[in-house]
Amino acid sequence: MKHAHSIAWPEADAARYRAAGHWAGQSFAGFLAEIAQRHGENTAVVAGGARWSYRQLEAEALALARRFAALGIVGGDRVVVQLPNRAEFFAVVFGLWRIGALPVFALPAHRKLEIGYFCRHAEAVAYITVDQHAGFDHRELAREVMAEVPTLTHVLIAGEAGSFRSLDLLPDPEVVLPSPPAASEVALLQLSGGSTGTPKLIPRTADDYLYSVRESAHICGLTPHTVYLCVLPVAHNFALSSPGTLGVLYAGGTVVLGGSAAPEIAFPLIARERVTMTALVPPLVPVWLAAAATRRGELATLQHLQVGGARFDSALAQRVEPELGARLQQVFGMAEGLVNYTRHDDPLTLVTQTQGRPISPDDEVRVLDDDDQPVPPGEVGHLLTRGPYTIRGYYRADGHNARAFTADGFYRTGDLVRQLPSGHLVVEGRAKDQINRGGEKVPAEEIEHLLMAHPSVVDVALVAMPDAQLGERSCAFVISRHAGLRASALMQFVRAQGVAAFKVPDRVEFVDELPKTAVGKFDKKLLRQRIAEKLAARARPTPLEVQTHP
Ligand code: AMP
Ligand code: DBH
Repeated sequence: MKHAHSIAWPEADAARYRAAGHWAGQSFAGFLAEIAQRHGENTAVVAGGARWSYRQLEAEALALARRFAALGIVGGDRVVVQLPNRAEFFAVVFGLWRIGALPVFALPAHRKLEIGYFCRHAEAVAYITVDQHAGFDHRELAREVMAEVPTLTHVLIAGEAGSFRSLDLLPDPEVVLPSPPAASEVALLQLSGGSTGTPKLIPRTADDYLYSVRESAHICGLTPHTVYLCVLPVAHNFALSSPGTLGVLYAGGTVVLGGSAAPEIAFPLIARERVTMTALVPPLVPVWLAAAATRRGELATLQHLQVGGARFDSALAQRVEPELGARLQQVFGMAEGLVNYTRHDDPLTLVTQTQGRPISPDDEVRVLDDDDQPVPPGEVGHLLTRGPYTIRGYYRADGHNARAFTADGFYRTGDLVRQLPSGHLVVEGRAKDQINRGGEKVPAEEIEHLLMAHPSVVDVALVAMPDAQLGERSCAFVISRHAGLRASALMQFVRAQGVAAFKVPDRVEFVDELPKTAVGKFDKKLLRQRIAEKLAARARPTPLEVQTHP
């Protein structure tokens, strides 16, 4: 009989992490009770018109917990949560945690394919979303998903509910809440950027997640005076836990939820709320640098700027402190676990040229060659990791787990890194089949499947192409059986299948054949090279142009 891959930590490791104090045995319900008790009347969350104290946050969450319980949602149930940056997000997730239900953290950009998949794969009983966001009606989406997923019994809407139930108007009968779940149980399902045909869900316990949150808060020096602006999607692992909004709540600070990272919106918010810290993905940095040239005054209170999620150019990194007046911190993390930070007292060269070092002394890092052998110190290799907050397996993904984890429990991150003697990691590239579009991850295989569904498409390979703004964009090399097929039609075909807009190919190159490697796979390295050369040639002026335009 084939043994299923166990996604639990082996008992010996769990015992070690408990003995070290990493796993503190606190549930998210316990966490909420503690912060409410400790920080009571301090401002916890500012969002739109809402300004909640820690006490009010607790009251809102417990009210929702009772309402969820009254609907029949029970411990262990999965609930897909897709909310933009609004205060309700925290009431919802702490409400779910209080009754032991597991939020599945969808992003606002996700559409029918992703939401439907999360609901089906997790056998979710409920989908909680917003009426409209960014010009998109999520109630429409809910109707389509509801019709297709048999386990889905509740759709709850923040805002105008239409034919669904409104989050605010749920009946609030007297219910006795069950006792909170054990901290060692899976408490949430985070999303992986993925590289395979189907998205992967990441099971995190309160023990492991809150360890990373507390340590992150310490490393980042958070205090009750921290005012953190969240402009990235609040459900994203970076914005939620590194140290993110949960770290700020742990420290007793204030979370300001912003609707946009555009300087015209974010800068006045920073000035008004006296924001001390925020987190960005790399493509936003040049936009902020440009805006700061004329409106730096609005950033007077900003002390720390975190940048992570994708490769951050060191020349840009050097400009952060002089031009924004905020200390830079690079963050290299993953929803699967391992998070690296440059430290506030690191020399400037480490801050601008590395992606930081791991949170925990018990994070184990290996840098290996293609045959799983260690590379010489300082050389580039595959990053593998194991530790007190890194998962040992994805949720319901036995086959994939056997490939993504070693027999002794190391996660194969798919990142190519080198490690300095100080322990700092430099991300040099990527071995996984993914495009990192300025922090938004596009799993190549998933999109290739969608393209293959087109009747004219014979074969396809999706690769990264360089992009000045996002670092990378996606390019689909397509063999078509019809000469008349247009790139825009193919892009529309992918979008129409109900996929997040950031996953739609940015460019299509029609070709007669696709190069293969010795083992018969598409040679994506060569394809990346080809499109990069083509784009570079186009950007370069031709000799004739040089002559005629002196
Ligand atoms: P995910 O597994 O979807 O949470 O995405 C995590 C991945 O994002 C990592 O494995 C890296 O490939 C990428 N990533 C995150 N932060 C950085 C960074 N600072 N520099 C380069 N790549 C990063
Ligand atoms: O990209 C990521 O997934 C990421 C980046 C920074 C992350 O999950 C994190 C920090 O925790």
